[in-house]
Amino acid sequence: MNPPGPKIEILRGDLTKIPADAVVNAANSSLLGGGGVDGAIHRAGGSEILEECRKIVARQGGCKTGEAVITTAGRLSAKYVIHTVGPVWNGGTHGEAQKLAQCYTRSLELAAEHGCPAISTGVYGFPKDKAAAIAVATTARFLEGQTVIEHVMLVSFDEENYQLLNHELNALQR
Ligand code: AR6
Repeated sequence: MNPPGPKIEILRGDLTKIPADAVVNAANSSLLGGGGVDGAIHRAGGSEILEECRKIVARQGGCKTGEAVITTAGRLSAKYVIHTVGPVWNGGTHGEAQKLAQCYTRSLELAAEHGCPAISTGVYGFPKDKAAAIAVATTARFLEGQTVIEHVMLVSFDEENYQLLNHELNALQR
C-alpha cells in the first residue's frame, strides 16, 4: 500500500465542533439516538436529525451493523451526518473486524469531506488498538482508489485513541 499522504489527519477533540462537509456518528441500529458520541451529535444538532432518522427507519427499518445512512446535520457546523453502526465487541471471532472496516468504507462512500470518531471503541467495547489499526488501514485503502474525498479527519475524544491512531498513521507512512 502506498503512503496515504496528507489526506488523513488525526485530531483530538469534540466531533460536534468539527467544521467538515460531513461527520460520522457511531450510532446503533435503531437510529434513534443513544449515549456517547451519538447523544452528543443529537443534542448539539437538534431535532431535525432525529426527524430524518425516523423517516429512514420508516423506509428501511433501521440500519444494520456495518452499514451507514446519511441525514442533515441540523445545527452542527457540518452539512451532513453519516450514521454508521459499529459492531459490539464480542471476543473478536464474530466478524467484528470485518464489520468495523465496512463501517469506514460505507461511511466514506457517502462522504465528500469527513470527520469521524473511533467507532465501537466506547460502550461497544472494541479494543482501541485493533480499532485504530482498522480505522487507519481501511481509510487509507479507500482513499488510494479515488479522487473525490480530499481530507478525512479521525477525531478522538480521548488521549489513548489519539495516540493509537497517530501510531498507526505513522507506521503506514514510514
Ligand atoms: N467527539 C468525538 N468522539 C467522541 C465524542 C465526541 N463528542 N463523544 C464520545 N466520543 P461511543 P460505540 C468517542 O460509546 O462504542 C451509543 O449509545 C468515545 O470516547 O459513542 O460505537 C450509540 O447509540 C469513543 O472512543 O460509540 C450506540 O448504542 C468513541 O467516540 C453505542 O453508543 C465511540 O464511543 C455505540 O457504541
